[in-house]
Amino acid sequence: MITIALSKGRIFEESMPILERAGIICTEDPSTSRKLVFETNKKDVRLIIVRASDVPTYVEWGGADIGIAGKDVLDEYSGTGLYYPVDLNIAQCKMMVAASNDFDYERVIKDKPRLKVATKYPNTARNFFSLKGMQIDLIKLYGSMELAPIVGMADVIVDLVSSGKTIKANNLKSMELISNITSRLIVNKAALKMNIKQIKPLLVKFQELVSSEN
Ligand code: PRT
Ligand code: MG
Repeated sequence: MITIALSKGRIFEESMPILERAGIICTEDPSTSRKLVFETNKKDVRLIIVRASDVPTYVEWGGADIGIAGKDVLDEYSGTGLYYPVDLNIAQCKMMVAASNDFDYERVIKDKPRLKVATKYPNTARNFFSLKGMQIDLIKLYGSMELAPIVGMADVIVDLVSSGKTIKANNLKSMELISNITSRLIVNKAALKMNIKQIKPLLVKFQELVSSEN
């Protein structure tokens, strides 16, 4: 049995067409179900639905053999038991520094004052500003980062932006690109070794599908 870990929402929606082209069809729609385990048309492949940020943990600890997770999530994850063999090029967005429209970010980059940074992505934020030689106070949040500059709690936020509508609606603007984000296939190193006959053909298939898109 191969177990594939996915999150609900955009990753599930954008993964389904790829899984289907790889011959794996989920017979139920997780968005309208409370179930967490889903059978597929293949007797030996099942899907599990977990929180986006829990996908690498499930794969590393053997709860799943394969997973699909955003580069944003993987950059925050510190485990060492995973391979990242295929960039699926789905759920695209950008990791950005954003601040209030009138915030003088250019001066900050020049003068390097100590900066208050609110984010759900502490590793990403710390690495980014430390490479610039800047000291930051990191304010860890679990959501709605956009609020932090509005209420004066932070100078800037580090967050994902796709359409840009959310930051615009909150009078913020993107100040600097940190990285382009897509979702990757991840594989448990031990599972790949133990079960190479079942897993390898799937990885090859995913890679072929992605290559033929580009
Ligand atoms: O929602 P939950 O707390 O359960 O977890 P999650 O937010 O990590 O999961 P989910 O499903 O929202 O996102 C899963 C993955 O999708 C992320 O890990 C990213 O790799 C990817 N992705 C792509 C995005 C976005 N685009 C995105 N726009 N994840 C989140 N957003 C959020 C962003 O944080 C901001 O709040 O959408 C808002 C901005 O959207 P725009 O279109 O207004 O710019
Ligand atoms: Mg979300």
